[in-house]
Amino acid sequence: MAIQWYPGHMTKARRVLAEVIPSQDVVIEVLDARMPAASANPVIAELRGAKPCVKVLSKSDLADPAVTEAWLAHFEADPTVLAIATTPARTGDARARIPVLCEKLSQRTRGPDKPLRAVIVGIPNVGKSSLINTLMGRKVTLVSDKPAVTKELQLVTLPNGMLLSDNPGLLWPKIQDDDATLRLALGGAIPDTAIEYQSVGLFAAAYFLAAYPALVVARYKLKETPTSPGALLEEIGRRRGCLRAGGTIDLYKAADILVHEFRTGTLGRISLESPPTA
Ligand SMILES: Nc1nc2c(ncn2[C@@H]2O[C@H](COP(=O)(O)OP(=O)(O)OP(=O)(O)O)[C@@H](O)[C@H]2O)c(=O)[nH]1
Ligand SMILES: [Mg+2]
Repeated sequence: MAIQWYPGHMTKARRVLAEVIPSQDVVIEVLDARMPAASANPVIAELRGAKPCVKVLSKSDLADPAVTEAWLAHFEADPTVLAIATTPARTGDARARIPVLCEKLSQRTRGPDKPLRAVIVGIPNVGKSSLINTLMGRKVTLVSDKPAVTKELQLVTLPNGMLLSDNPGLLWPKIQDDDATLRLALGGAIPDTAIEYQSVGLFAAAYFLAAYPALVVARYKLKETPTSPGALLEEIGRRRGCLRAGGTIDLYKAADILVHEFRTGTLGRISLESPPTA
């Protein structure tokens, strides 16, 4: 599953991060609560080295709550992991907990008169800029549902004096694991134009049928659970009028509906991976 997407600004962003991280007190790594493993970028792990790190599981409002609990238990040995959502009703938690955690972690490395410095890193579209807006209490960074919107480092000062920098999303040049690539694409970290889109739709259909059959049956008002991923896409296409000339079903459009309804949470709260069992 080759992806042809490592835009120039990411090469630059990686270089800039390598320069910036040594002067930071804390790194805030944003992971996608629906896939905390697939969204963990090995390049970021390498760049942050031994810097104190707060791991934020974003979009927890879209993830399956039971699976998020399992992830938090998995990370239990590490008290610097928290699940948040930056949707309007859910911003309080991040605002209350993240600055306190950063403060706690950084005390060892900085003098009391210096402002705390933190850098926000993560894959494209994971919610880095949204988190900054949440922490600021107003919109200071550009947010979009497309990946690679932030193209340059942007510095903001939080109300408590903490210096925070937003950064472009980073992927890594060779993603080895095909399933991880498909999860990243399904979650919206890779643009729809950079990967064979129908395979993302088929992957989504297969996974939802296996892990959340009741949600798809309810959402698309199906009489029974389709017997294959292709059959699910055909049902969606038939019900939503995705027809080509001649009456054949447009599976590309059906895939688009399924993927979009997953991303927006319309399908329900879904996680794409569970923590490894011991
Ligand atoms: N439901 C939900 N949506 C979120 C959350 N956080 C971010 N989003 C949405 O996810 C999309 C991407 O958010 P951004 O903040 O632009 O992501 P980013 O990591 O800065 O993206 P790049 O700058 O492109 O790397 C936007 O549509 C946000 O509204 C969350 O906690 N819950
Ligand atoms: Mg951004």
